Amino acid sequence: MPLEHGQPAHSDHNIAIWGAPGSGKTTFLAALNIALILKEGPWKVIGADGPSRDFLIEMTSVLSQHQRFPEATLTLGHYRWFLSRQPEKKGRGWGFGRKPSPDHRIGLDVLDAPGGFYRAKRTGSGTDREELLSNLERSRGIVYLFDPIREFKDGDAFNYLHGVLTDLAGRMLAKNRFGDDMLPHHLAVCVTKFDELRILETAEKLGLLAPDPDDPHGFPRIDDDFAEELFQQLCSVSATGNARMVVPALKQFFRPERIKFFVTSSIGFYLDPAKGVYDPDDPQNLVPEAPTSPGDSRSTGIAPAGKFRIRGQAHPINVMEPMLWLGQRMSSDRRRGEAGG
Ligand SMILES: Nc1nc2c(ncn2[C@@H]2O[C@H](COP(=O)(O)OP(=O)(O)O)[C@@H](O)[C@H]2O)c(=O)[nH]1
Ligand SMILES: [Mg+2]
Repeated sequence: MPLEHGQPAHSDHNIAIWGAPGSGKTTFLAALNIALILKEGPWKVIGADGPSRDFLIEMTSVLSQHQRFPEATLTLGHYRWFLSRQPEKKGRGWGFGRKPSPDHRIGLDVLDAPGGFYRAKRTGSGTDREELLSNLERSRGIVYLFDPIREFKDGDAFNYLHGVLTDLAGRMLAKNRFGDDMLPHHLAVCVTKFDELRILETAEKLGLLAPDPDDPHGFPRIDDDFAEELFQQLCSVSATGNARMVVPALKQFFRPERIKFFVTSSIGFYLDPAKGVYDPDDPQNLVPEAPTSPGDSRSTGIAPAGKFRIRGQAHPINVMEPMLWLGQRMSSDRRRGEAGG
């Protein structure tokens, strides 16, 4: 995966994104740039080719300026980005003759798929499904998005997961390259839409909600150590009950020490600009979309009327963190020479 004018990224350093339709994949990708900008940390995202840069520009403006969600994905989008880390300053940086470490760049080779592509059955979406599976097979980091809100209603996360997992394991393990018959990926399991009241309330009932001490606005968050507990709890109330099988199914194929849970929200909580701090009595950053003229969605590429839009500024929670965790884990694998390719 070459940059247009730069060094190639390591192909074992790619991250794939995976989840049922509506689980929030496109919004998560759209929020990544905003998360990195708001964090004011050393990481930035760079588009490696024209369409990937266009997506970044368009999605950042859809979320931040238009305060809308991205349109439902209709065609398979293929984006090549890099998370790039600024060299450290003073004494340890590039300016003192040191080369940038290979860990300064994480490749994100992302296929953003429309709804049906991850469907359990292998029929129908032929080459595109093939491309998705190849993408999962090539990558060594996976972000798996689980949407509890969709799960309350439809209860189909397990179906979407299981078909792809079975195919992926069949393709990779049949080649018998990995002695223990476990997949070599690091897996970030992300509960999405943490900002939704039902999830917030569940977390509160379990006593898992705490203000983030590093956050000047006092937004609540779930410590990563408790993210799995919340995930399990949310799975136990799904429409069909099948969601209980999601974590055990993942643990059958991914090594437990390579799985980490995160509780995320692409839009985060509402912040009244006049107050500047989180108000637990008014947390929702989501409002029903006012009807718009049909021309609007054509000209701006944003969702049609009848849906939700974002109420204030997006404050992504745990969007950057899973990516960086995966990047770091893949780097240490590579240093130890066990990319598993
Ligand atoms: N409350 C909330 N809703 C979200 C969030 N992200 C996405 N959504 C909702 O989920 C819908 C589907 O998201 P999308 O990113 O298109 O899902 P995809 O099909 O997996 O790409 C959006 O239109 C929003 O209504 C979030 O962070 N919080
Ligand atoms: Mg999408």
